[in-house]
Amino acid sequence: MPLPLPQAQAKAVVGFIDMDCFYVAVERRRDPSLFGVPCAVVQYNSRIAGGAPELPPEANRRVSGDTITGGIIAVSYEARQRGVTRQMNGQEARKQCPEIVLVQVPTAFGKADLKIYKQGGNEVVSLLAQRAGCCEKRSVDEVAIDITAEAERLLRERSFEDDLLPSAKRASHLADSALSRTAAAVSRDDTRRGHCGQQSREVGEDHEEQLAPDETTAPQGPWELAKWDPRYRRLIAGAVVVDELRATVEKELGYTCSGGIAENKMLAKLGCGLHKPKQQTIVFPCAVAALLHGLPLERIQGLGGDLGTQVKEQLQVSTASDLAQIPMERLEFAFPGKGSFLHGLATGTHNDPVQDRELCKSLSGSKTFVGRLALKTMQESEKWLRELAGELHRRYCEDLAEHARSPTKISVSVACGGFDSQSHQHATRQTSLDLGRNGTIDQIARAALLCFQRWAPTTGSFNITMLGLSLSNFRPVFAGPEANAPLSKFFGAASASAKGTERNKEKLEASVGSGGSRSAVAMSATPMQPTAALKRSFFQQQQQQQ
Ligand code: DCP
Repeated sequence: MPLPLPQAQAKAVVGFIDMDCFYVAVERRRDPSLFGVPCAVVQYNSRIAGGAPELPPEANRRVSGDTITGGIIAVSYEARQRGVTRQMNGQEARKQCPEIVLVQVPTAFGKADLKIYKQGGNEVVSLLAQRAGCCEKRSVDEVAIDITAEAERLLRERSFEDDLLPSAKRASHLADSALSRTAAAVSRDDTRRGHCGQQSREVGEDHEEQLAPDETTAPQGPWELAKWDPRYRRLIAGAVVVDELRATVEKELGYTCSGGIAENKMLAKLGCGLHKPKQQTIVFPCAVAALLHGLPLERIQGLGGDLGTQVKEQLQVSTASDLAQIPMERLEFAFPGKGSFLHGLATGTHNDPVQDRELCKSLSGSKTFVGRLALKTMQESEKWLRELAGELHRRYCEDLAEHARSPTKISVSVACGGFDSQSHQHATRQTSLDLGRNGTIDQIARAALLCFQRWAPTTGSFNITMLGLSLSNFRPVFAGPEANAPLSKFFGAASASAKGTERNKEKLEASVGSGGSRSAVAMSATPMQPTAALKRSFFQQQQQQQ
């Protein structure tokens, strides 16, 4: 009788995709002459009183001269090799690399307009969701994917020895190789800055994978283990899935990306960050201890912000392996309710499943007001709330046309005072706002002002350094004869076809662009239908509210 499968064999296979120098990649797709040259995307000059002049995506946004003061927000790998980092401003970048091409972000509503980048990220998620199923959008350019079913399918349908194993080997680094361990020791700040150690390497270029098993910490090489251990086989099939997804994204959208493959999301993300650009890394179970050993704590997702700083200070630890040594009682005492979460992060066992979330949960926009530009009066604040309302209205219209949903809540965030913790204050006020299918800029602006006035009931003198607006809690809406149909009917209906969605979008654009009111969303004759992702997210929201 066969032995029952050990519990561990039921683990998931998770893929993590992170686009390479994403804003630069989006600019390159729009202007292919930027391929292969050192280039960077720079912010607009935020010190212009009254906000940045409008610079649409299709304008010539290349910045000439050496007076650009905007900070660098994305750096091509060619420019990284020349020492350009995200901490520089345009002027410094040009000094460092005189031939660098600087492209300024588009601006609208007095601030950066990130629409082209967001659209680019959404295209990637949609493509991955079509090909791989359950996708969780993690940020503008990161996606976690549950590829368990795909990996199992490949194991059933393709030869392991002759196809999957050699393909995975050709495409993947191992997380505990010497090269990976060097990459893991780099601080998060350096990694985020984009350092010159990041370069496109062929797998095996430094002979690391060729030397496996001796070079990795596994007593028996992982490629050997894969011959008999089903957990390893599934990860190897997962590596082939991720490699093929990456190739699809490049072929269909023109973007390169890096990938990670592991049994949970946190490890897949960690693996993904080890080798960039255009590479992928497998985190086998035998590599986890070596990967986490000496790993700067802030490299772990969830510990990069305030919580990570508090953990370091209160527990006097700086690496994942330090934290893993702290007894659970001490963790719980210092961080009530978070002990097992922290232990899970430190040991690589935190298993937060991939959420089926293709759509963003909110539409948000914010604007910072640096130094003397801080907002001082109600009148100024009202002006900027209206600008933000205009931007969110545009995005609400696009989102409505694409996904047949509309928000029911609005939140306003305000930050005041200096950037030091003593004088810095942050407040959020929210209210319900059902925009339905015909929401207007006025409606959004009025609701935003109402929230703002809850925070500042009298016309005093402020020192506002940031204003933010967010629309959330989406509900499905649809047009045509089904507009008042019960939800059960609505959910029974088929999802919008890509064509249908495109048609809705075209009609919307035609109406918005034809001199009609910017505030009225066109209702096409084609009934809008909710996407599958919206149905899922609607049900999730309902469950959370219950
Ligand atoms: N971004 C930004 N401001 C920052 C950090 C990032 O506007 N402080 C934007 C520009 C980036 C995009 O977000 O292109 C994605 O950020 P990443 O941290 O993933 O960095 P990149 O994709 O640019 O580079 P990498 O290839 O190292 O991931």
